[in-house]
Amino acid sequence: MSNKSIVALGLPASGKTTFLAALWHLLTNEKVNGHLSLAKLEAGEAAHLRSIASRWLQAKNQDRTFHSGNKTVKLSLKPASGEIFELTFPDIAGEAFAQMWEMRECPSDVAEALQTNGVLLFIHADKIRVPGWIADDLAQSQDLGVVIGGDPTPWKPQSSPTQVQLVDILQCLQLPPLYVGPRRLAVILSAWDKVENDGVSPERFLKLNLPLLYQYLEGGLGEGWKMRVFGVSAQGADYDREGGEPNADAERMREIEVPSHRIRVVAKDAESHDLTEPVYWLLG
Ligand SMILES: Nc1nc2c(ncn2[C@@H]2O[C@H](COP(=O)(O)OP(=O)(O)O)[C@@H](O)[C@H]2O)c(=O)[nH]1
Ligand SMILES: [Mg+2]
Repeated sequence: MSNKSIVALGLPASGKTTFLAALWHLLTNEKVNGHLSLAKLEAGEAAHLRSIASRWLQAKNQDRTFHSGNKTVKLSLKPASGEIFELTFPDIAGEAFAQMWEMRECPSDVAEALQTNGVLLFIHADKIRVPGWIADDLAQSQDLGVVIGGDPTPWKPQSSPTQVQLVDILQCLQLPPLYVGPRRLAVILSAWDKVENDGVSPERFLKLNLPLLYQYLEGGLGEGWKMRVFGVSAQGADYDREGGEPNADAERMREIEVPSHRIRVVAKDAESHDLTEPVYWLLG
C-alpha cells in the first residue's frame, strides 16, 4: 500500500477541523458516492475523528484545535479505480500558521507536515479581514461623529489583511526550508453557505474579495504549480455555539435525513456533496 500526504493550511478559524469532521462522517456513512471511499474503518487518531464528527452530526461548533494540540490523522482510502493508499492529514491549529507570518517561526512538526505536494488552503469566506483605507476610516468616523485623537494604535502583524498574510505564507512554501518543488493547491473557500447568495463562482469570489491573493495565485506561484478554487460548505449553515442557545439554522441541518447532504462542494462547473473531491484532485 502506498502512502500519500496532504496538509491543511489556514489561519485560525478558517474551517479546517470542520472539514475533517464532515469528511470523516461522509467516509464512514457511505450515503454519497464520492471520488474516494474508506478502505478500512480504523484510522490513526480515530478517537479525535469520532469526537469531531460527533459534534458535527449534532450541529455543534468544533472546539478550538489549539486546546487539544495538533493531531495527525491517517486514513486508508480507495479511489473509484486504483490502489488503496494511506493518507496522512494533519489537523494543525491555525495559530501555527499565523505564527509563520507574525514571528517568522514555524514549529518543526509543522514544517515537516508542510513537506508535501498537496496543500488545502482554507479561507473562511465570511471572515475575511479586508484592507482599510485611512481616508475611508476617517470619513466613517466623521459621519459617526466619533472624535479622532489620542495616541495612534501601534501596528501589529495580526491586524494585517487576510490576503497579505496568506500570500506571505505561500511565499514561504516556495523557499527553503519549506520548498519541495511545485505543488498542487486547492483553495477552499469555507462557509460558502454564508456568501453564495451573491451568485458568483468561487473563483470570481476570490478575484473580487482577495485580489492580491488572486493575482499571486495566477502569476506568483512557480513553474509547475497547479491551483483550483472550491466553495465548500462543510456544515450547510451556522451550527450551535458552545454554551449558546440552539439556533434555527442548526435545527434545520439536524432535520436533514441524510446528514452528508448538509455538505456542499461547489467547483467551477459542478456542485456535489462529495467532500473528497478537492482531496482527490490534490493527489493528481
Ligand atoms: N456557516 C458555516 N460555518 C462554518 C462552516 N465551516 C466552518 N464554519 C465555522 O467556522 C468556524 C471555524 O471553523 P473550524 O473548523 O473550527 O476552523 P479551524 O480553526 O480552521 O479548525 C467555526 O465557528 C465553524 O462553525 C460552514 O460550512 N458553514
Ligand atoms: Mg481547528
